Amino acid sequence: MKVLILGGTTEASALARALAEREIPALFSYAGRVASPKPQPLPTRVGGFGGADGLADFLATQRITHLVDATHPFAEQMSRHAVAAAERKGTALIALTRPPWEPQESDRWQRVASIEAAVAALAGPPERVLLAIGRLHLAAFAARPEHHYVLRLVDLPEEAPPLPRHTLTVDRGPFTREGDLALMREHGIERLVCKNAGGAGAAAKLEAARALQLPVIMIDRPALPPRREAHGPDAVLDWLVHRSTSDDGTDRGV
Ligand code: 3Y8
Ligand code: NAP
Repeated sequence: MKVLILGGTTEASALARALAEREIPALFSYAGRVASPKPQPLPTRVGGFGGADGLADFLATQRITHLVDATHPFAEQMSRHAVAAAERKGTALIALTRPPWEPQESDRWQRVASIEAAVAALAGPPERVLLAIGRLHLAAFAARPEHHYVLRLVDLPEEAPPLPRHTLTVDRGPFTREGDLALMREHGIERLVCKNAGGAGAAAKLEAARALQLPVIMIDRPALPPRREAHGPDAVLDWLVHRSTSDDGTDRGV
């Protein structure tokens, strides 16, 4: 058995620890999005594979028997490539993902289908908005320059974001409810924009927004092709054991 984990999430790191403890041969993979990704207890590669073809070649040359797509729910292209490459090479595939967040009774969510829809939802008088969606999609909000945006990025960007009114904070999660409460109070936040990432690593801002009764623009996650899914490292470990003992190579995908 040789496992490839497509990482970049809290759950991917938890699985890497579990495989390392059990000395299961495995590789960890980052896209190379941030300057210094968290070190992992597994041999780690950084950077794209070169599309689905590149990943398929990697699976073959590295003799990967089990592919675990533990990328973030918004890492749509990587997940699509994982399904295509695994199918082409007959590699067993499972996604380690987390259920989407659901609003609680008192939550003031406005669900939107995309970043562009989130921008459109910001029509209205100028507000102080916590834009907790990272760096990659900030430019879209230049269409609403009237708001003051508080941005939280993993790395300091080379050039200033194209938003005339903004405050930059550099921080990486997992975050805490107290920390996010303090951030929102310090900056007088009136509205939160975020992605429905699910999981615990990014949920603090929702708890803080709930405590402050702030409105939330919640961006729904993209649709992904059907694949076997697990919601925790233990379920992946069970699958690895089962798949390595079952003699046929076919994935019965239930
Ligand atoms: C490079 C690798 C771990 C993983 C930790 C999780 C939790 C903390 C919360 C906010 C939201 C956001 C962002 C976020 C969180 C975890 C997880 C998660 C959100 C690192 C990491 C990599 C990335 C990439 C980065 C994106 C950005 C998104 C910041 C490591 C720290 C906003 C997603 O500057 C950039 O280019 C950043 C790009 C993709 C989204 C974007 O569009 O900007 N994650 N985040 C991975 C790689 O190279 O392959 O150092 O750990 C990982 C984590 N970020 O092991 O503890 O599991 O989700 N990451 C979102 O959810 O909206 C921050 O500020 O509240
Ligand atoms: P994406 O848009 O789905 O993928 C774009 C390209 O990046 C992929 O086609 C692939 O390049 C490369 N890539 C993505 N993840 C990779 C990985 N783990 N290992 C090797 N190459 C990878 O992905 P993204 O949204 O930019 O996310 C990039 C990374 O950040 C992922 O590890 C993801 O888990 C993490 N992350 C993303 C978010 C988010 O909000 N999107 C949040 C938290 C963490 P090639 O086509 O060249 O193979």
